[in-house]
Amino acid sequence: MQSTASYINIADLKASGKALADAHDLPATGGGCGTHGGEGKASCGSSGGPDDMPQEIWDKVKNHPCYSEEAHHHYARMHVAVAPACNIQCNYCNRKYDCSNESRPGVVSQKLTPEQAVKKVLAVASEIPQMTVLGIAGPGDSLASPKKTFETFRMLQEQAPDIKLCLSTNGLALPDMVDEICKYNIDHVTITINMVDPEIGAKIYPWIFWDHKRVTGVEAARILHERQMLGLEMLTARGVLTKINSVLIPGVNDEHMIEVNKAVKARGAFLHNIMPLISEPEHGTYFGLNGQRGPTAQELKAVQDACMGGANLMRHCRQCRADAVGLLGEDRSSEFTLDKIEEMEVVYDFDRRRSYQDKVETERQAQHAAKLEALAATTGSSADIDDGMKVLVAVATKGGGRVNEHFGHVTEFQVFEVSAKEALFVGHRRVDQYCQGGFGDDEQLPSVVRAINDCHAVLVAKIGACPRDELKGAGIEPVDGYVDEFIEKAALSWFADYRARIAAGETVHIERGDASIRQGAYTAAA
Ligand code: CLF
Ligand code: SF4
Repeated sequence: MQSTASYINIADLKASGKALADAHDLPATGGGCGTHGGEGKASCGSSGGPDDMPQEIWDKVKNHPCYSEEAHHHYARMHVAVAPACNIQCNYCNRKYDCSNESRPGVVSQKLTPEQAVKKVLAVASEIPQMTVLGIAGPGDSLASPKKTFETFRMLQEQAPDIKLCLSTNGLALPDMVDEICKYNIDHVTITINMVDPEIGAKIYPWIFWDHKRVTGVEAARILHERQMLGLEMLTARGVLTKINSVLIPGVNDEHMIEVNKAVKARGAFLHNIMPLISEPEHGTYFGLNGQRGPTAQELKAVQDACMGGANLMRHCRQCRADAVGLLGEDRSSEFTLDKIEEMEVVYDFDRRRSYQDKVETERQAQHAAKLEALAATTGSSADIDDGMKVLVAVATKGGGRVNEHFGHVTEFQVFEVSAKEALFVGHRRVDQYCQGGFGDDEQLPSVVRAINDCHAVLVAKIGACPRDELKGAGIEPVDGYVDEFIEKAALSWFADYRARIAAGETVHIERGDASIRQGAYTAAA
């Protein structure tokens, strides 16, 4: 049975966020995070741009969809499932399924040999020229099968030198592999670090396989912790960009996450990605079978907010599968199964890929500039009545940074936190599509409402009468007056209007409740 106990005290976490900022000697209002950049945009975490970091770092992140929030709207990644083995056991993992560090449990991968993997990468690269990153993220641990992992990277470095290489690991074997990682120019490494206190670690890891034997309990967690910290320090010293993934497990490591954030920042981590635990009994994991629940949307956000001011945060992770292909938030892996690849005529045309990516980059820059211009032209700022009020708004978008999707077509809302000063992207919420080709599936509506229940408004291009009423009934304002506008501008304009209505006594501001995070795998496109 699912536990419904609430473990996380959101107010306490907000307070400790200040403590964290103090500990880093940074302003409590943001410092490294949550502040304005030179152009009035959020300058933190994966939202950073060229003005926020040295050129050599920007060159590494600008077209990596996980390391740059903006890039993920334009560039794709793919994973090849060449690493089946694992050297530890996590209580949120069932080895029958993909690695939970970088994928969702419940979706079985087609395991590949290095040769098959390279063939697949070349096929995807020729079909999807904006695919810029190849990651190895399981289905086990990429460094527990080092031969297969590095053989794949070696061949790719030779045959597709323009593709960035990325790997994800639990960190146990990492210190021994740093030379190999650097040898193949693997510029991006993700380490899953869920604790820096072995007592907490013992609740997450029942055992590790270390020095030819199985080690259990606190001793196992201590060894894992030491290896993770050492590996992170070694990568930082060699100039490899590191991202830390942490699985947020309510009641186990939620309040501890601030310590994790501090520890990884001190060791040079570039990004910290705090992800919700995925846990259902049908996954067959220890946590799933024992009623350990994942966090709610507000619990996750509270922990992320409390960590602002520490290591930069990533908030656009989609917890993808170990064989995912495409933009984050979509999965085209079913188009590239081994039998389909056999039938494809694969031409790896470096020049074509480069000219396509040049076009993507030009479009991205134009879009970025247009957005800044639109924001600068936003008049009637309500900054003069800034009393610190912040609300969440959900946005229906199909890309281009604009409000341009019908409510019924949404499978994922973007969520922005809006204040008088700024509209900040804080995450996404997956939902089941309401519109089923000509008619609305009204049974889906309550689950859509639950997914955005902490939002005050939802900005859409169009919405039908039935969902409009359902949202209004739940206290969420459906807004279709900003069609095709840039999201941030639309959100700020709506907020100014909302404030004006409150001031005129037409609207009463009521705090919203919590929202649920939808569990389950992205299914591949048909
Ligand atoms: Fe893959 Fe991970 Fe590299 Fe990205 S995913 S190995 S860093 S290329 Fe990205 Fe997927 Fe989140 Fe991972 S959205 S699960 S953070
Ligand atoms: Fe599963 Fe990955 Fe943990 Fe290994 S490291 S037990 S494959 S989640």
